[in-house]
Amino acid sequence: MFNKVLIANRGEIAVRILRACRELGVQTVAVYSEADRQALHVRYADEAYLLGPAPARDSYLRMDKILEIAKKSGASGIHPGYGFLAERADFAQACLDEGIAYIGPKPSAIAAMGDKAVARKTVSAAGVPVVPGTEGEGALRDEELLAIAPKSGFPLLIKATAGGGGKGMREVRNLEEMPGLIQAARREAEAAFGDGNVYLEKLLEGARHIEIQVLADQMGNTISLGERECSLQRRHQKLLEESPSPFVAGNEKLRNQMGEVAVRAAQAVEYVNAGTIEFLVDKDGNFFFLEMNTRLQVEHPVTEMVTGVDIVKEQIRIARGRQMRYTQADIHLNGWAIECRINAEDPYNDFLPSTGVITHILPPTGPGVRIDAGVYPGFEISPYYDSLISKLIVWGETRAEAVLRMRRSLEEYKVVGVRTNIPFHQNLMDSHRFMAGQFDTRFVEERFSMELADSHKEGHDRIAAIFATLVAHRQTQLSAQIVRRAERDASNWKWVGRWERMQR
Ligand code: MV4
Repeated sequence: MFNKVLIANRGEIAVRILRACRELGVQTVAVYSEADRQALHVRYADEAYLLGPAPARDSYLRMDKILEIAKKSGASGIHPGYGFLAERADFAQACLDEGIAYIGPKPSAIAAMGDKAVARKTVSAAGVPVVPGTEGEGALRDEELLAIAPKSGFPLLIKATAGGGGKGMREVRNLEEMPGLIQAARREAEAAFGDGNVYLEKLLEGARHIEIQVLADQMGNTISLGERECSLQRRHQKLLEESPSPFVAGNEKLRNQMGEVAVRAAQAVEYVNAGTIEFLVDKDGNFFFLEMNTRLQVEHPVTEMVTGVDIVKEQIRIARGRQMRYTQADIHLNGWAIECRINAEDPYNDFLPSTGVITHILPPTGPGVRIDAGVYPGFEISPYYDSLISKLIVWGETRAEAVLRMRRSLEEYKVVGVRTNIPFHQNLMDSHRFMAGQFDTRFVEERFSMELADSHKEGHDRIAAIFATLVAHRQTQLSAQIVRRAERDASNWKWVGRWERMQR
């Protein structure tokens, strides 16, 4: 049992976790880098401690400093959020060694799922379908990979054993191009993970990326919280997520099957706390385990909106040794939720990150709207961390209502000072394929372009110029006319009376 939690993260997710702690009556400790002195998570926490210079390796990745601050402040639990130290088995172990509760799974589960070969072998033995691949044969040399490839048939995918998130991944269509691609994949994996080992998988084309949220307590109760559709991404960066998936909605049998398989995959590594099983789903509804994310995910709010479960509070309760408040029978998906990731990046310039001070920000509100943000007016977006500035999440009774709410909210959302990808999301909301739910993981990169989406808005620059001229003209006129308003000598009701008499 702990009553003080250190949040080893920054930005919107640190704020999200702080809110859960506040509701549970748990004391909070924030940590921050020199670039984050003014950050929202620092203001929100009960206590805050400086970690070091802006670069992550000098601040948010400093295990030693974070543990030292935890001890100094008396925090007996650590929530890692996502990214940074969130999937480091050594960090989870270091917390436990210090007698600090790690709000996440056991180090052994993080390690097992972190190695793709071990993960596939473990879940496969538990009856979870995986894409056919060579991981069972251990580390293979180039000659061995080249010998196996023609036998299993092309197209194939070279994947890094230590991988995840698409790093060190290469598509192979024939034997001739394979040696060069193996080298490239090994080099990329070595640079990213310090491990150049790769294996082969059959390439599944035109599949959707659908993931299942799971929760497990220390007593061995494990449940699934429905699916999230995550196919809309660009270069392995998700841009929009929804729950349910348009592909799974209405197919209760598929949802139950995927849920049961996800629970089995989690149980195969004695999983505790919140985690996510990623699947590739082909157009016939066949699904295959891809990997497990052993952490809280960016897109967890869409699941919270449709299930009513506060995943972060449940994580903390579970880490405190409590039994889960829900059984599988308690979980029902109600309505539809969509999340747009609002990034400080320019959708008209190859999604180039945009930095600077947010001079104004006016987020949408109203029915069915949730904003998880880590910024406020005056905050400076630095180049040191990811470009996510807020998540706009909407809920509707139906997908159509959620889409209309998202459109309305994107229109309301005003950010001045940095460029954002809001125009991208607006174009996506207008796309017929998105509206129809017909998209796979290649949609954004291969079938969607801002230029095409904007083309029907031809002439907008001229209209804008005309409007700007009219506004400028009117302001000149007004400034000539404005006289100071008289002190109020009569109530509005009297004014109405006088006006009405004048009209007679
Ligand atoms: C695949 C695949 C097709 N076939 N594996 C991308 C990141 C990592 N999680 C695994 N990924 C993929 N694995 C086989 N055998 C296609 C992808 C993939 C992808 C998966 C999910 C979301 C977006 C993606 C974009 C490109 C490729």
